[in-house]
Amino acid sequence: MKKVLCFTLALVLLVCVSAASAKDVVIAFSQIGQESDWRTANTDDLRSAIENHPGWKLVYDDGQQKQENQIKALRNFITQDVDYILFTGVVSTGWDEVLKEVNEAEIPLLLIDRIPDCADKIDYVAAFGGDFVEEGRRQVAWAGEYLKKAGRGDEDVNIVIMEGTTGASAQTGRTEGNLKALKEYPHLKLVGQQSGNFTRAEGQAVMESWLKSIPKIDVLIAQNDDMALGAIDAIKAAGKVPGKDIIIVGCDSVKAAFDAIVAGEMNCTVECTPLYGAFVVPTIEGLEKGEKFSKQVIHPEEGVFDTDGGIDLGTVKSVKAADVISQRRY
Ligand code: GZL
Repeated sequence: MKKVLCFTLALVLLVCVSAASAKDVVIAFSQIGQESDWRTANTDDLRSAIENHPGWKLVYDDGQQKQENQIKALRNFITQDVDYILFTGVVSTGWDEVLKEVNEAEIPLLLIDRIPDCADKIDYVAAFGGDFVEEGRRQVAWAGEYLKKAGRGDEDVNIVIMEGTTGASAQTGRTEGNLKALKEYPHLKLVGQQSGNFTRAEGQAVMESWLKSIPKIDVLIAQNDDMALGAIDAIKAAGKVPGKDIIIVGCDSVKAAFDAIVAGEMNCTVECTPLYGAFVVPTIEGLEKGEKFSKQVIHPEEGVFDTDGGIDLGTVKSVKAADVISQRRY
């Protein structure tokens, strides 16, 4: 009888231990939406990095570019008592209350991509995302240096800025960088500034209206490549030549932008990598082992790609898109 009891006890213990060790690490991701090629690449990269990791499980929510959806998702993650939360906010404000609820639930929070304004008032374990101000500066500086190189440095040139989603840190940051750089190039005259909400369709619509209302546009700064590609459609429909009649500078460096640059329809794209798996995986692996991380937002190394390469922007020199297009992963 004693032996049977010991054997049963051992069996129960074995089942408990294996069940506990087999418990997946559940990582919940509140994603903004599917508004751009960048966003799709960001989702795909994180999904595959997490789902291909042994013992990890992804709980994913697509916010469809609505803050209320993301707030609901974060509260669901708390109810599900997930192990980690990855969060990027469609806009910068309005997250204080719900992120404090995440803190109270003691769920480790990783801030990625668009860092919320309340970051200094909440607890998070690590942060990673583009340097949007520098990306915006690079966009306008590239246009200024390109015109100088073409012997047009002293010519008054009309420039329009197509902004991303109003209130997103990617929009506010890039606009800050755009406007800061404009001061360095007094011949660049700002004649239009409007949001295209980071989507191709809205980028096309904004460009269509500008082509009807602004007599002469020489340069378009589009705060992401999808809006630049939409604008290219509008420019062609108006019988103008994109990349020549209107110089076009995008941001993100997605594959479709490389294709447009190689085709001569776009002139430059400033990189903002969406490939966050290489940051999130080692960070969560470290957290699982009790490692601590800096709260400093980590910015990835990013390049600038254009038609001919060799344009010096101080922090980076542009690279010819055609030379690297085959190595691009998104
Ligand atoms: C940048 C990211 C932006 C991209 C857009 O990190 O937040 O959102 O530039 C995307 O393409 O929609």
